[in-house]
Amino acid sequence: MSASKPDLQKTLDDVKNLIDTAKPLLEKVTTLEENETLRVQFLGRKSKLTDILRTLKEFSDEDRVIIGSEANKIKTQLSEMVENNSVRLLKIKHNRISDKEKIDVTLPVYEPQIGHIHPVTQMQWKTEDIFQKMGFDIVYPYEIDDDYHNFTAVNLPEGHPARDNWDTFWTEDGQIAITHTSSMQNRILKEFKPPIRVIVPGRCFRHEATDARHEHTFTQVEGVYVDKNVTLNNMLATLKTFFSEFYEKEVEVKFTPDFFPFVEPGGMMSLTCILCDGKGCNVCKNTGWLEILGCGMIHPNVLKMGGIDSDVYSGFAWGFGLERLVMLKYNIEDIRHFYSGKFDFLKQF
Ligand code: FA5
Repeated sequence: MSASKPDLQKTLDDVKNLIDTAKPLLEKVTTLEENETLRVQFLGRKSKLTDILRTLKEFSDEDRVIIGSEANKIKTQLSEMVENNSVRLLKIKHNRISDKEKIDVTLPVYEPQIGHIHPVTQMQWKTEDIFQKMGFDIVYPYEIDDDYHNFTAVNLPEGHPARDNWDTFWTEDGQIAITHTSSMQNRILKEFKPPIRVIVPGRCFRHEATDARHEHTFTQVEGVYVDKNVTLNNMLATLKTFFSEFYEKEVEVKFTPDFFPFVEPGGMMSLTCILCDGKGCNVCKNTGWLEILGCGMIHPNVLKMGGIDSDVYSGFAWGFGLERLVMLKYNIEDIRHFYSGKFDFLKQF
């Protein structure tokens, strides 16, 4: 007797019947046990579906592709239903959703809140990029450092009255939450050999009352440049180039003498007011200039403590507050917005 010819249409009908039978049962499942019983019944080794797949070899190549693809579709659908049931029932078991709750998969999903980089970090990266292109290396400071590096090594020995200019947070064991990135000058002078070109971007801390221009935690960017025959003019040219790149417009800079114990001569550097292009506005108090950073020629004592021969080499250093630069760039009136956690403020950048 010859074996009966396998019937394509009948097998396809069997496959379809399977899903028609299984679907309503799986939709009504209320316990994990029930779900498992249905899984075994419709997807297990002894299920009708497995039987159908076993008969595939009896079909022609063409028919096998048709049945195989239909059977796999059904298998995927049933597996997904079983899986969804088990996730839902496990959640109920662990009291995460009520058993009355139905999941409406057609509801629109919430827009995910995508995070982004903080504006000060964005501008720190921009600053690093600009200086790197100018040949500077980058060194990051220790946020907690010792008295020697924060003060003594920058010509502020113990008892020096100017130490009071840097309101300091001390730890119980006499360490310092760095008050300025000048804390890295001594290490840079010792570890890099001239010509030295390094910037130090990092967080600083001051034990002082906050206001629109002062935060207890803020970012400074120190610059240290040492070589033979370095002059103040080299410093002004370096910073003019930086600020023109940073603000994406041509700016002028000028130096006004001021006192910092670690530089001689020391001073403040101003640049043409970014907001009014030097014409005069209320931010620059109608002067057309904005005092932006402390800087000067590195004091011979600081060079010596860093192991550099001050008869052969000279250098300049500066330190600016990054938040203040960002405030000018985006016309932000209060420094405290940056770390207040105000999402509406931060979302603008
Ligand atoms: C210093 O900290 C010096 N170390 C800078 C320096 C380095 C001078 C090298 C010379 C050579 P000063 O305390 O002025 O200086 O701070 C430098 C800059 O940090 C300020 O111009 C300001 O932009 C920023 N800054 C200082 N205190 C705060 C604060 N509380 N909040 C926000 N920014 C601040």
